[in-house]
Amino acid sequence: MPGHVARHPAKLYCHRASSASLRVMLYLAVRGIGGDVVAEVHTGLETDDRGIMVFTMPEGDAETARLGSTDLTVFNPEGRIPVLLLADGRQLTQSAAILDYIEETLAPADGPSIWPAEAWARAEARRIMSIVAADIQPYQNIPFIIQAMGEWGMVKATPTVHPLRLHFIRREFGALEGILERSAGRYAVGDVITPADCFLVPQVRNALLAGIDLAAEFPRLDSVFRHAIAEPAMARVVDAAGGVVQPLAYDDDKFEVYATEIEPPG
Ligand SMILES: N[C@@H](CCC(=O)N[C@@H](CS)C(=O)NCC(=O)O)C(=O)O
Repeated sequence: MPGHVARHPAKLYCHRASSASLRVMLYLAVRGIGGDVVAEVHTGLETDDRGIMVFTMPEGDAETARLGSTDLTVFNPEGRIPVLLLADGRQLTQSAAILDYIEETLAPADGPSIWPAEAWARAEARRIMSIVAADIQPYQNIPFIIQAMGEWGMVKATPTVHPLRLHFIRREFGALEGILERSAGRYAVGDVITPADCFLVPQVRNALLAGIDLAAEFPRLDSVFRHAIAEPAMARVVDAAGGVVQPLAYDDDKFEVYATEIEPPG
């Protein structure tokens, strides 16, 4: 139904400060899927009293008007982005599921897929995507770290370089080095960009914000990252998101609230 899609593009609610959003934005750019098929709608961004980033429904958006609220949880009970809203009102969350759905139904049939043709290579790409989405991102997530420091007595440190964050990034990047040894060529899986690169790039940007010396510690990942961000479509998205290092993570002034010791439980 390409004609239908062109008249009523799906909308991707996303934000450049969200690494999960960026995965889908990179995929759309590399896959060459334009705003006539999937229109990117950038959410609002606020910070709460703890300095944690809170994504909001954008002012002036038709869906925001319909819901009568800028509270993202009214739109998506998960309170997270990205969210894909179809022209018929159905909405889909979770970056990997969104990417699959776009690929299977909305992507131009004549455009080249960025999934590898071979089953093992596709599985390798999915494995890398799962490591990023399930085994790294949640553990290094700044809101989680701020909340754990503020409410559950976790050791206090600057959120971006918190030891928990560094531990899980390093642990999983170490595993990825071994996986990439067999899977990678120029990119994460072979010599052509795949969705695995769309997932790796935002996670590496987060790691660079944490001060990790990628070239020294994870040279294969560094090589894959450098090649990926040199690809023109990816480069444009990364530039628009603030560059090679993820710039935005939390509000430092508000975070000071948590710089005091908390009462021990009981
Ligand atoms: N597993 C989800 C992760 C989505 C996610 O955690 N998004 C973050 C931004 S990167 C978010 O919206 N966080 C807001 C919150 O947790 O309240 C996916 O892959 O889409």
